[in-house]
Amino acid sequence: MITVHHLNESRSQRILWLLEELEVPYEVQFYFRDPHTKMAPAELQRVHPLGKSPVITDDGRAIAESGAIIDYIVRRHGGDRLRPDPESKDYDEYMHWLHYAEGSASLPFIMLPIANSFGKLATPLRRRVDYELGLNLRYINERLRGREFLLGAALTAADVQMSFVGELAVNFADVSTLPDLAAWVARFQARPAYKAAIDRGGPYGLARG
Ligand SMILES: N[C@@H](CCC(=O)N[C@@H](CS)C(=O)NCC(=O)O)C(=O)O
Repeated sequence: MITVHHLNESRSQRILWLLEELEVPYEVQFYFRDPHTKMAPAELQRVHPLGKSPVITDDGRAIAESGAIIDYIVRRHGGDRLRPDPESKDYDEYMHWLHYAEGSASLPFIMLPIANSFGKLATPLRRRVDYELGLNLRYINERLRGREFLLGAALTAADVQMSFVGELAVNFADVSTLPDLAAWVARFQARPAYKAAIDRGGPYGLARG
Protein backbone atom coordinates (compact mmCIF):
# COMPACT_ATOMS: atom_id res chain seq x y z
CA MET A 1 0.00 0.00 0.00
CA ILE A 2 1.17 3.53 -0.78
CA THR A 3 2.15 5.69 2.19
CA VAL A 4 2.09 9.44 1.63
CA HIS A 5 4.57 11.22 3.89
CA HIS A 6 2.48 14.33 4.28
CA LEU A 7 3.81 17.65 5.53
CA ASN A 8 1.08 20.00 6.74
CA GLU A 9 0.27 22.94 4.46
CA SER A 10 2.36 21.67 1.59
CA ARG A 11 2.58 20.30 -1.93
CA SER A 12 1.78 16.82 -0.66
CA GLN A 13 -1.87 17.85 -0.41
CA ARG A 14 -2.16 17.33 -4.17
CA ILE A 15 -0.90 13.73 -3.85
CA LEU A 16 -3.72 12.99 -1.40
CA TRP A 17 -6.13 14.59 -3.90
CA LEU A 18 -4.82 12.44 -6.78
CA LEU A 19 -5.22 9.25 -4.72
CA GLU A 20 -8.76 10.27 -3.77
CA GLU A 21 -9.62 10.94 -7.44
CA LEU A 22 -8.30 7.50 -8.39
CA GLU A 23 -9.87 5.82 -5.33
CA VAL A 24 -6.54 4.11 -4.63
CA PRO A 25 -6.19 3.10 -0.96
CA TYR A 26 -3.33 4.80 0.89
CA GLU A 27 -1.96 5.57 4.32
CA VAL A 28 -0.87 8.97 5.57
CA GLN A 29 2.18 9.53 7.74
CA PHE A 30 1.96 13.04 9.18
CA TYR A 31 4.86 15.50 9.58
CA PHE A 32 4.59 19.04 10.90
CA ARG A 33 6.55 22.14 9.94
CA ASP A 34 8.66 23.89 12.55
CA PRO A 35 6.41 26.79 13.64
CA HIS A 36 9.25 29.34 13.35
CA THR A 37 11.36 28.22 10.37
CA LYS A 38 8.46 26.48 8.52
CA MET A 39 10.96 23.75 7.60
CA ALA A 40 10.06 20.07 7.57
CA PRO A 41 11.17 17.99 10.58
CA ALA A 42 14.48 16.11 10.28
CA GLU A 43 12.66 12.75 10.48
CA LEU A 44 11.51 13.26 6.88
CA GLN A 45 15.17 12.86 5.85
CA ARG A 46 14.99 9.32 7.13
CA VAL A 47 12.41 8.62 4.41
CA HIS A 48 14.29 10.43 1.61
CA PRO A 49 17.63 12.30 1.86
CA LEU A 50 16.14 15.58 0.61
CA GLY A 51 13.66 15.64 3.50
CA LYS A 52 11.04 17.46 1.41
CA SER A 53 7.38 16.76 0.92
CA PRO A 54 5.80 15.10 -0.92
CA VAL A 55 7.49 11.76 -0.75
CA ILE A 56 5.73 8.43 -1.00
CA THR A 57 6.82 4.93 -0.11
CA ASP A 58 5.46 1.97 -2.03
CA ASP A 59 6.68 -1.54 -2.52
CA GLY A 60 9.79 -0.90 -0.40
CA ARG A 61 10.86 2.21 -2.33
CA ALA A 62 10.76 5.93 -1.62
CA ILE A 63 9.82 8.26 -4.48
CA ALA A 64 10.28 12.02 -4.18
CA GLU A 65 9.41 15.04 -6.35
CA SER A 66 5.73 15.67 -7.00
CA GLY A 67 5.84 15.28 -10.79
CA ALA A 68 7.62 11.93 -10.52
CA ILE A 69 5.22 10.79 -7.79
CA ILE A 70 2.17 11.73 -9.85
CA ASP A 71 3.56 9.97 -12.91
CA TYR A 72 4.34 6.88 -10.80
CA ILE A 73 0.88 6.71 -9.22
CA VAL A 74 -0.93 7.22 -12.54
CA ARG A 75 1.20 4.61 -14.36
CA ARG A 76 1.26 1.97 -11.66
CA HIS A 77 -2.02 2.45 -9.86
CA GLY A 78 -4.23 4.52 -12.14
CA GLY A 79 -5.35 2.09 -14.79
CA ASP A 80 -5.87 4.29 -17.81
CA ARG A 81 -7.43 7.11 -15.81
CA LEU A 82 -6.49 10.79 -15.45
CA ARG A 83 -4.07 10.79 -18.37
CA PRO A 84 -4.38 10.88 -22.17
CA ASP A 85 -3.42 7.91 -24.32
CA PRO A 86 0.43 7.81 -24.28
CA GLU A 87 0.45 7.53 -28.08
CA SER A 88 -1.62 10.71 -28.53
CA LYS A 89 -0.41 14.28 -29.08
CA ASP A 90 -2.37 15.22 -25.96
CA TYR A 91 0.05 13.10 -23.96
CA ASP A 92 2.94 15.37 -25.01
CA GLU A 93 0.92 18.35 -23.76
CA TYR A 94 0.15 16.45 -20.57
CA MET A 95 3.89 15.88 -19.95
CA HIS A 96 4.56 19.56 -20.59
CA TRP A 97 2.22 20.59 -17.76
CA LEU A 98 3.50 17.84 -15.49
CA HIS A 99 7.07 19.17 -15.80
CA TYR A 100 6.28 22.86 -16.19
CA ALA A 101 4.62 23.15 -12.75
CA GLU A 102 7.79 22.63 -10.73
CA GLY A 103 10.34 23.23 -13.48
CA SER A 104 9.26 26.81 -14.23
CA ALA A 105 5.92 28.01 -12.89
CA SER A 106 6.53 27.66 -9.17
CA LEU A 107 9.94 29.40 -9.16
CA PRO A 108 8.67 33.02 -9.05
CA PHE A 109 6.47 32.05 -6.10
CA ILE A 110 9.53 30.73 -4.28
CA MET A 111 11.41 33.96 -5.05
CA LEU A 112 8.54 36.28 -4.04
CA PRO A 113 8.84 36.00 -0.21
CA ILE A 114 12.64 36.09 -0.49
CA ALA A 115 12.50 39.33 -2.48
CA ASN A 116 9.93 40.79 -0.09
CA SER A 117 12.05 39.97 2.95
CA PHE A 118 14.86 42.23 1.65
CA GLY A 119 12.54 45.23 1.32
CA LYS A 120 13.80 48.08 -0.91
CA LEU A 121 17.21 46.43 -1.33
CA ALA A 122 15.55 43.76 -3.46
CA THR A 123 13.76 46.10 -5.88
CA PRO A 124 15.61 44.78 -9.00
CA LEU A 125 14.89 41.20 -7.95
CA ARG A 126 11.25 42.04 -7.20
CA ARG A 127 10.90 43.56 -10.69
CA ARG A 128 12.17 40.35 -12.26
CA VAL A 129 9.93 38.20 -10.04
CA ASP A 130 6.88 40.30 -10.97
CA TYR A 131 7.76 39.95 -14.65
CA GLU A 132 8.08 36.15 -14.39
CA LEU A 133 4.87 35.89 -12.35
CA GLY A 134 2.94 37.88 -14.95
CA LEU A 135 4.41 35.93 -17.86
CA ASN A 136 3.63 32.52 -16.35
CA LEU A 137 0.20 33.32 -14.97
CA ARG A 138 -0.95 34.87 -18.24
CA TYR A 139 0.27 31.75 -20.04
CA ILE A 140 -1.74 29.46 -17.74
CA ASN A 141 -4.80 31.72 -18.01
CA GLU A 142 -4.59 31.66 -21.84
CA ARG A 143 -4.37 27.89 -21.83
CA LEU A 144 -7.53 27.63 -19.75
CA ARG A 145 -9.56 30.00 -21.93
CA GLY A 146 -12.40 27.90 -23.35
CA ARG A 147 -11.23 24.80 -21.46
CA GLU A 148 -12.55 23.37 -18.20
CA PHE A 149 -9.19 21.78 -17.44
CA LEU A 150 -5.67 21.99 -18.91
CA LEU A 151 -6.21 19.19 -21.42
CA GLY A 152 -9.84 20.01 -22.21
CA ALA A 153 -13.13 18.89 -20.76
CA ALA A 154 -11.75 16.25 -18.39
CA LEU A 155 -9.52 16.55 -15.35
CA THR A 156 -6.11 14.90 -15.75
CA ALA A 157 -3.24 14.42 -13.34
CA ALA A 158 -1.63 17.46 -15.01
CA ASP A 159 -4.32 19.61 -13.35
CA VAL A 160 -3.46 17.97 -10.04
CA GLN A 161 0.23 18.76 -10.51
CA MET A 162 -0.51 22.34 -11.62
CA SER A 163 -3.06 22.90 -8.84
CA PHE A 164 -0.44 24.13 -6.36
CA VAL A 165 0.62 26.90 -8.75
CA GLY A 166 -3.03 27.87 -9.29
CA GLU A 167 -3.60 27.99 -5.55
CA LEU A 168 -0.50 30.11 -4.97
CA ALA A 169 -1.73 32.45 -7.70
CA VAL A 170 -5.19 33.04 -6.25
CA ASN A 171 -3.75 33.49 -2.75
CA PHE A 172 -0.61 35.57 -3.42
CA ALA A 173 -0.94 37.23 -6.83
CA ASP A 174 -3.41 39.63 -8.40
CA VAL A 175 -5.69 37.42 -10.49
CA SER A 176 -8.25 40.13 -11.30
CA THR A 177 -7.20 39.96 -14.97
CA LEU A 178 -6.89 36.16 -14.97
CA PRO A 179 -10.52 34.96 -14.75
CA ASP A 180 -9.94 31.61 -16.47
CA LEU A 181 -7.21 30.68 -14.03
CA ALA A 182 -9.31 31.72 -11.03
CA ALA A 183 -12.35 29.79 -12.33
CA TRP A 184 -10.23 26.68 -12.85
CA VAL A 185 -9.02 26.83 -9.22
CA ALA A 186 -12.60 27.21 -7.96
CA ARG A 187 -13.68 24.34 -10.24
CA PHE A 188 -11.11 21.83 -9.01
CA GLN A 189 -11.42 22.88 -5.37
CA ALA A 190 -15.15 22.09 -5.55
CA ARG A 191 -14.53 18.44 -6.50
CA PRO A 192 -15.59 15.87 -3.89
CA ALA A 193 -12.20 14.11 -4.10
CA TYR A 194 -10.40 17.41 -3.42
CA LYS A 195 -12.52 17.91 -0.31
CA ALA A 196 -12.00 14.29 0.79
CA ALA A 197 -8.23 14.84 0.54
CA ILE A 198 -8.47 17.82 2.88
CA ASP A 199 -10.52 15.77 5.34
CA ARG A 200 -7.72 13.20 5.24
CA GLY A 201 -4.74 15.57 5.29
CA GLY A 202 -5.90 18.23 7.72
CA PRO A 203 -6.17 22.02 7.41
CA TYR A 204 -4.91 23.49 4.12
CA GLY A 205 -4.77 27.27 4.01
CA LEU A 206 -4.56 27.47 0.20
CA ALA A 207 -8.07 26.00 -0.15
CA ARG A 208 -10.70 28.68 -0.52
CA GLY A 209 -14.00 26.82 -0.31
N1 LIG B 1 9.86 20.46 -6.35
C1 LIG B 1 9.60 19.71 -5.15
C2 LIG B 1 9.48 20.70 -4.00
C3 LIG B 1 9.45 20.03 -2.66
C4 LIG B 1 9.35 21.07 -1.54
O1 LIG B 1 10.11 22.06 -1.49
N2 LIG B 1 8.40 20.87 -0.62
C5 LIG B 1 8.18 21.78 0.46
C6 LIG B 1 6.71 21.78 0.87
S1 LIG B 1 5.66 22.60 -0.23
C7 LIG B 1 8.94 21.34 1.71
O2 LIG B 1 9.15 20.17 1.92
N3 LIG B 1 9.29 22.33 2.54
C8 LIG B 1 9.87 22.08 3.82
C9 LIG B 1 11.36 22.21 3.84
O3 LIG B 1 11.95 22.69 2.85
O4 LIG B 1 11.96 21.84 4.85
C10 LIG B 1 8.33 18.89 -5.33
O5 LIG B 1 7.47 19.32 -6.10
O6 LIG B 1 8.20 17.81 -4.74
